Amino acid sequence: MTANEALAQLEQRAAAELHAATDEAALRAWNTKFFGEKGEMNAALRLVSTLPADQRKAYGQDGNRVKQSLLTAYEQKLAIEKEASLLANLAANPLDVTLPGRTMSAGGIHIATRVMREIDAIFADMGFQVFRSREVEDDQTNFELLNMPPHHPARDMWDTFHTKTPGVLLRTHTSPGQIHVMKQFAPNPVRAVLPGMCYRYEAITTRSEIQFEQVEGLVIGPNITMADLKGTITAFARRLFGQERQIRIRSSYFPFTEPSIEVDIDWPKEDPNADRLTKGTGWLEIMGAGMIHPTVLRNGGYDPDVVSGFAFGMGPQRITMLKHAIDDIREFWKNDLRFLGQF
Ligand code: FA5
Repeated sequence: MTANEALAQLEQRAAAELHAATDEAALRAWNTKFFGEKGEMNAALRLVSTLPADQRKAYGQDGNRVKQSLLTAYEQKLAIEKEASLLANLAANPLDVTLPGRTMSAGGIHIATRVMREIDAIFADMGFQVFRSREVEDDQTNFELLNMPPHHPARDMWDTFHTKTPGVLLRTHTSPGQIHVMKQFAPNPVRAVLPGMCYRYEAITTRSEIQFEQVEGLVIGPNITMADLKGTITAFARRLFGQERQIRIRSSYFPFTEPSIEVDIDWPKEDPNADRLTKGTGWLEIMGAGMIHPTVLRNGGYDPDVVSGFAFGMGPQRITMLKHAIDDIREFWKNDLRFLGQF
């Protein structure tokens, strides 16, 4: 048999086997068998170098034609086979392209931080500066300069975490911040709020934590009166809780203010939680406040005969609980995403 006859036979056999291959795996096996490194077709093409010179050209041309026509047929059949197997796969495993995708959950601002920023922004709009002051305080600033000398009975209002260093404690309220601000600004007028963490050695309940935030505020200047305090607090409460809110002032006692008051806001009767939150009174306490005691003004470097001032202190966690009907203060620091994700 001549080389040309052998090539013709190889072409026939390869075409027949290609015809018989009915899936992708069989097609690829066919390709390896004839066109792989040791493939029969490649071997047949290599024969050209062993032929007499006058036959080489014709054999080479024929060989290339056979190669091209077989490879074209192979590519076409492979493409058809791939398409068919994709369709079969889709039919067997239906894909619902209308299903919603998986949402990526993005982080968010903690509700305590959000409310704190909201409160700061309201006071900033009213011309207050926002200050931070230290959480580890000395006894003098947390108590004495706020008109509570050692053994003053009012100290019992704030159960205190003391450190091992005598006279150093975790601040029980943000009021010592008043002293820092006064010392920085006296004798000039000042309007400032001081947000921050406080600590009390108390039993933890649904309404009380050992660590919680407060926002302190103080305004000092000539002729500051109780009317200014009332106006400021009313404007604040209306911004935070709605334009319809009324405030109510009750007399109270704090050693660093005189007179001292506690401030309530009226709670919407249509709120289903109103009775529980206000214990049936319709009023809800949001802060302690008062006119700054002359002794405290003096301790801060002001002359109480020249200036007067008011101060207030509120608990943003309690306020947030009201705003969002949260019934347990412990939720704030638990970091339970089911709680935090609701805001
Ligand atoms: C004070 O701490 C005073 N320094 C407030 C003040 C400032 C009065 C300036 C006058 C002038 P009181 O102990 O009531 O007051 O606390 C103020 C607010 O902090 C409370 O109304 C409450 O909202 C919040 N608070 C107090 N204790 C806790 C606690 N254990 N957990 C969560 N919030 C608390």
